Amino acid sequence: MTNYQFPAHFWWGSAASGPQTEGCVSGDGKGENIFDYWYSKEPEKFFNQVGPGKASQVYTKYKEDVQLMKQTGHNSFRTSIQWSRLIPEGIGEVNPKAVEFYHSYFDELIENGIEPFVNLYHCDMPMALQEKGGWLNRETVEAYERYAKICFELFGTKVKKWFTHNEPIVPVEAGYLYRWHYPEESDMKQAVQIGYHEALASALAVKAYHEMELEGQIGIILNLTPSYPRDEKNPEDVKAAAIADAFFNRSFLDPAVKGEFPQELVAIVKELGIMPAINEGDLTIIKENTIDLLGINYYQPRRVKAKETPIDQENGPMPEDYFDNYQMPGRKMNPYRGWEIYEKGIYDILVNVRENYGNIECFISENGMGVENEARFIKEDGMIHDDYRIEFVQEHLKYVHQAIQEGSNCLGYHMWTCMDNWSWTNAYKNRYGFISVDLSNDGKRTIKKSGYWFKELSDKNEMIL
Ligand code: BGP
Repeated sequence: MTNYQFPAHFWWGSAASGPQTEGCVSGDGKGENIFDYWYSKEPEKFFNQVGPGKASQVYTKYKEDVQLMKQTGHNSFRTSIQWSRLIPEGIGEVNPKAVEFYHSYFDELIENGIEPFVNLYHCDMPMALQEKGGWLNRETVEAYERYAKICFELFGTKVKKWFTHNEPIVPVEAGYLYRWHYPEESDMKQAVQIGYHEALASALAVKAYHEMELEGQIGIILNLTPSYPRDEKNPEDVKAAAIADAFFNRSFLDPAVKGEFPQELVAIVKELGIMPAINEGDLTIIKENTIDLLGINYYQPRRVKAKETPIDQENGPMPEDYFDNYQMPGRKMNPYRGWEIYEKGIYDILVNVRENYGNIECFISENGMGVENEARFIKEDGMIHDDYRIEFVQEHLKYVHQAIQEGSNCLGYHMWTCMDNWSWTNAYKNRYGFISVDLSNDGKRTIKKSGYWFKELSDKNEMIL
């Protein structure tokens, strides 16, 4: 038996987002975001045609939910403010009902001993801004800076952990490269501009937050997918993996932590003639306003080999012009989500952050396993016996523990997610939560076996395996 003891005050909890959980009720004053709009136009693009309208009804059920968080061992919980709820048009009037809701939600968490971690942007561009180009338009950066300041002014004395974005690469790749999300574009020039504006917006929010001298920290949440070459001894594979790493990880990690973009990426973008529009002074803002705290979302590794297939000319330049994705024989898969499970990846990320990013304070801000049709695991006790999820977390935590033993500044572990929630085009297909949500029974919540297990883990702050 090994005793995996975690540091005192370790953050145990989970993560969610406003657009995936809150839902809308009539008269709440929320404006439309790109997902609300997209669903209204093309519901068939969403699993079982379930849209974000109701989600998990957290807007009305949050008090009950906070009690469930307590029962599942949370000492911290991350959600996001919905920009389109707080400022329905993205710019202009603040919605007083949203102010009231978020105050009450955060108070409820704090009164129950759960620290709210609050993110400002989780893929949910207000539609009024998207109509003018969204992140393509420099005015969105200004609107975001104002929105961030309003959030800090309203909630900055009670919320002490802020995040500028969750996975800013997702709007880039999903919206502007691979057509997974609205507006379903595939244009690398636009993708580069989007990413640049997000990075700049993040630095501006960090600047504003620090200038307000509030007592707290601000960071960013990145989905880091370590890039492994097919063959570590093959220089072409190693080079391909390094380029993939620059595109998908360092594109945001470097500016957020080091204040500069990776040279390898800048060289490619210059060579392609698709440099973003950069205003005078922007790069100084990015250089001088780096984050205090890094959130790391980890689900899967990226495996890469040297380019072997012909370059696809159809869409103009794409990241895959520089490498091929590689399927490692014998890899372990989560078949529902189609993602490889590779536990050691979480350790490799933490080592990289320790060695190459000044061992900045960080935490695992998302990790988890989405499984379809979990009702089949309900036993006589009426509970979902998600032993696979417990095992998944245990195996990742072993590596988190090892990284901490070796000096990583990892301060916590948040699971995706607290209760089953609406996952973009996958809607409610794959369930990730510690707590199930029964959509056929007004969103009835039931704690899963993993939720009780997590409570014990968090109470003891150790895992004996
Ligand atoms: C992360 C996102 C979450 C959540 C999760 C699960 O990348 O930050 O919003 O959705 O992935 O992924 P999915 O919902 O695609 O299964």
